This record gives sequence, C-alpha cells and structure tokens, in this order.
Amino acid sequence: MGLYVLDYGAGNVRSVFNALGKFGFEYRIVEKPDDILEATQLIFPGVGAFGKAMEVLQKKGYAAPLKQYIDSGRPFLGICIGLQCLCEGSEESPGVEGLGIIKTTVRKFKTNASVPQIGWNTLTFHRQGGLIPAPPPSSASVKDPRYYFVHSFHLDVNEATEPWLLASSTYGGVPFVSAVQRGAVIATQFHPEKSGSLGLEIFRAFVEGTAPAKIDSLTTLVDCPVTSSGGHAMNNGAGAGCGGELAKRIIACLDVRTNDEGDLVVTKGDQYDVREEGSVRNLGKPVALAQRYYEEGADEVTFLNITSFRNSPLADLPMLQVLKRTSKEVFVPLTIGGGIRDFTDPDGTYHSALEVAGEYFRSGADKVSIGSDAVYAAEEYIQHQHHQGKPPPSKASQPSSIAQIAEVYGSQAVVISVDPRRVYVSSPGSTTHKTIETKFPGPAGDRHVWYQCTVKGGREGRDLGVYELVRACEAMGAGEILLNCIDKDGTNSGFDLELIAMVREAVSIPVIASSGAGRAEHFAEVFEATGAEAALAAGIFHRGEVGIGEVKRHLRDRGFGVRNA
Ligand code: 1PR
Repeated sequence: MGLYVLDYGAGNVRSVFNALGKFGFEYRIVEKPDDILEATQLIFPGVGAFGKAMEVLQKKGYAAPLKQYIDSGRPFLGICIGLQCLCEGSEESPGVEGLGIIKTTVRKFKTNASVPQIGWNTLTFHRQGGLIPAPPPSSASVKDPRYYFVHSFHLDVNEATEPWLLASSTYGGVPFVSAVQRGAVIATQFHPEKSGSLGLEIFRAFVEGTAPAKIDSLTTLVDCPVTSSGGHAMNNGAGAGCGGELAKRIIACLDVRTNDEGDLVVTKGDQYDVREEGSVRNLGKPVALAQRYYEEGADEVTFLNITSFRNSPLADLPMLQVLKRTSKEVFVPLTIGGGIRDFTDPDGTYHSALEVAGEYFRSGADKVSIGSDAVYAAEEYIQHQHHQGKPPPSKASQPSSIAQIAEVYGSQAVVISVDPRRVYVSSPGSTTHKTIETKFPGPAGDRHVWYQCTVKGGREGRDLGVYELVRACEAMGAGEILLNCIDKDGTNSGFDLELIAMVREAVSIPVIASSGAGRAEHFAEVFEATGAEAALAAGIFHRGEVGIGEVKRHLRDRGFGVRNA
C-alpha cells in the first residue's frame, strides 16, 4: 500500500525524492516485484538509455508487474524514460522490447536543431483537465509556462499516441508527445522534478489525487497534425499549434573552492586568478547563492569545484554535501564539474570516472562536467584516429570517461567544460590547429588565431585546439559543451563571439556560451551572433551588478523565448 518510487539505478532519482519531500509526502522505494503490485501510487522516473532501463526492469523482474499495474489503471506517473518504456521499442536500442502499452516506437529527433533537446519548452494541450494544468485559452495572466526537457528520443504525435495525448511540444520543427494521460496513468517527456514550482505542483496533484479522474471525458483542444505512418507530422514549427521555441537558457555558475580558512566558498577569478591581495575572493556560500539564483529564475545552476585536481573527489565530502543540500531546495538542473576522472586513493584504491560521476548523480547532480580529463581523452581519440590501420596506442581502445558515463547515464548528462585561450599566428599555415580570422588582432598585429585547450584550471596549455577537442568529445558521446574563455573570464567585456561561433558550427550538441558577460545586452548579442543554446555568467550575478530577471526581460524584449520573464 502507498506511494512507491521505482528507482532503476540510473539518473537523478534524488530530485524526485526531494520534490516529494518538499511536500512532506511519504514514499517507499520499490525493492522487489511485489512492491509494484502492492503500490497504490507509483512513480517511475528516469533519464538514461532505453535499453539499459528495460534491461534492469527485466533483470529485476519488474517488467511484468509494472505492465500489470498500469493495465489495472492505478495511478502511475512516468517521467522521461518512464514514458518511453511504455512504448513497444525505441530506435535508441533496436531489438529491445518495451512494455508495449503505447503501440508506437520511440524515435530519434531528426532535425537541424542540436540534439539532445536540452531546455525549457512550452506545452500545447490537446485535452484539458488532466494532471498538468492547461492554462485557460484566453488567459493573459499565465505567461508562457515552460517545462524542462532533456532527451534525444521522442514519441511521435501519431494515431497510436493520439488516444493518450495530453500535450505536445515542438522541437526543431518536429512535433512530439510531451505528456500522455489515460485515466490515472500519466507520463511526461519533461522532468517535473526539474521544472521549478510548476513541476512541483504536478507531484502535489498526482499524490493528492486531485486531477486524474477527469481526463477521459475531455475534448481535444488543439489539433496537432497526426500521421498515420508513425513518421513525423509535418509542421513548420510555428503555425500548427504544437508548442513553441525552446527558451534560451540562462545559467548561473558558482566556482567553488576552499579558502585559506578552510571554508568552502563561492569564488570568482579574473582570467582564472581567484586571489585578491593574496586571499581567495569570497563571494558567498554555495547553497545559499544557488538557492537565490533559483528563486531569481536561473534556468540551471552549475557548480565547478575548481581545485578538485589536487584532491581525491570522492573524499570531497563538503562538495557532495553542497550538492545534497542544494538539490533539496533547487528544482532546476544542477551540473557539477571538477575532478571527474579516474583516480587512485593514497591507499591504492582505484576509482573510475564513472564511479565519481555516479557519486555526484546520487548526491543530486543532473549532469557532470568534465574539463581536464576530456582534453586527455580527446588527445587519445585523435591519436587513435591517426593510427587507424596500425595497432592502436596503448589505452586508446578503452572507452573514455565520456563514453563510459554517457553509456550509463546518457549523453545529456555529460557536459564538456572547455578552458581555452587565444594563440595568435601570422597565417593559418603556420599551425596544424584550426584557425579563424579574427577582428581583434593580437599584440603583434597577427590576424589569425587558434584556441588552445588547457588543463588544470588553465595552468597547463596543451597541443590541442578547441575545434578538434569538441568534435572528438561529441564523437565520444558528450551531450553538451560548456565553453569558457580564459581571455574573457571576469572581464565583463562580453563573450568571445568568434570562439563561440566556431564551436557552434563544429558540433551538433548544445553549446553554453561562458566568460565575459558584463551587461544584459551581452546575452542577446551572443545568442544573435552565434546561435548558442545557453549562456552562463558568474561575476555579474555574484556581485549583483545585473540580475537574472533583468537579463531575461532584455532577451524577451529582443524577441527571444525565455522562461519566467
Ligand atoms: O579539470 O575536470 O577538474 O574541472 C575543473 C573545472 O574547474 C573546469 O570546468 C574549469 O573551467 C574550472 N576552473 C578551474 N580553475 C578555475 C579558475 O577560475 N581558477 N573556473 C576554474 C572556471 C570559469 C567559468 C566562469 C565563467 C564566467 N570558471 O565557468 O564561471 O568564465 O565568468 P564571468 O561571467 O565572471 O566572466 P576538471
């Protein structure tokens, strides 16, 4: 009896526990197949890969009881993979059978937009009165409500999904199912546990049982084109009434380290130098600051543990505590970076990067960001490419940390944090790295530049260009690029548009522009000039010079879709 949560072992289930905890709801975790049959309410959250999820469900003997539970019509809330598993199969894992409740196959996004879809999208309601409140059609008071999505695969809006369809959205011109409901069986492609207060209300309505019963008697509000073939419906992304544009994301970044007094503080560098008059700059406490940014409307919060390369990350209990405490209060995606790599403890115990990442996910992170280790992995990957046809270099045949983490937690959970600096050259031919012609010549008047990757927080330059790095990381399975720039960091002079445009073109995964934001206009500028999907800032938010709300209002006035403006 009671509310159960099915934790199949991948992704950030802690956020769902935190969302339930916020309302004081009691729940149990499914530990054996009988728990599913005994439940009176069941939540199946999940990110990660379809094949992995189904494999675990089968192995633990959960698949059959789950199907039985859902067929009985008892209250069910599936999230992301918890929706996709209801289908017959997925292009993500050919040959793997799903639960077969919704008679369709989950498909990969085929669009020119960057995949995965990461960010805040709107819903178009096909029925009213379901678990997710549809704004009244004439309401001007509800401003563009948005929910957080992160996925590469989706359910088509087609004849098979139509009987289930509660809401759809559009991404890159492709309409897809964003929520289904049949009686008390509900599932969302988006993550309510990461969709701020709107998302939390979905948990409340589900557990309190206030919404579900009404849905079956409803009429279709909006006709999203339905295809009979199961293929994509035709949609120009604008006129068909199937959702709008993905919002540009504004991310607050907290560089965290221990100061000379031994306290964990948020700091901020000027071109990565975080010391002022000999001491580490202290701009506040990590949890309190993250919570403030959440309340001010940040779409994501990123923590970078900037001295992690010196220590063993698993021993970094304060950082894990920061994540645990933050995720109890902050219901937007949390990224943690710093020290995601293989390492060996002083006592000789070996820990893989996957293990380190797993510890962060279990502590409340939705994504991990890999810096130095991504550079080493890319170097090996490129070297391996050069050796094609010859015996591979020693370690290159082992999967990189990027590949390992992406396989278990999904690409969308792996961010690559890049710390480049400009290197001027007289002509493109004078280096093997990809160069661009710059509008800002170097001190000696050189008009060509390549961007050198660094490791260890910018302390060591490598013989690797950013262009080559990001392409290699995408090929290894990374889901997003966090693109810093040492030359611009802390300068308030605007983003390095040339760097960001180059990287935006190099990869098809989302790019987060970072370093140099000084005014709200800089955000509009970077989105207009480069097409970056998100922009991150630190100093201006910490010092209170520009608020997140101000940035969003400016973007909205300039015609960008934003959340909460
Ligand atoms: O190499 O995997 O252990 O990761 C270390 C991580 O720590 C990397 O993501 C690296 O970027 C970060 N890091 C290391 N040293 C520093 C430092 O500042 N001394 N911080 C550092 C990097 C850069 C940004 C910053 C933006 C925006 N911080 O994320 O927040 O530049 O700043 P602004 O808006 O004030 O201009 P690993």
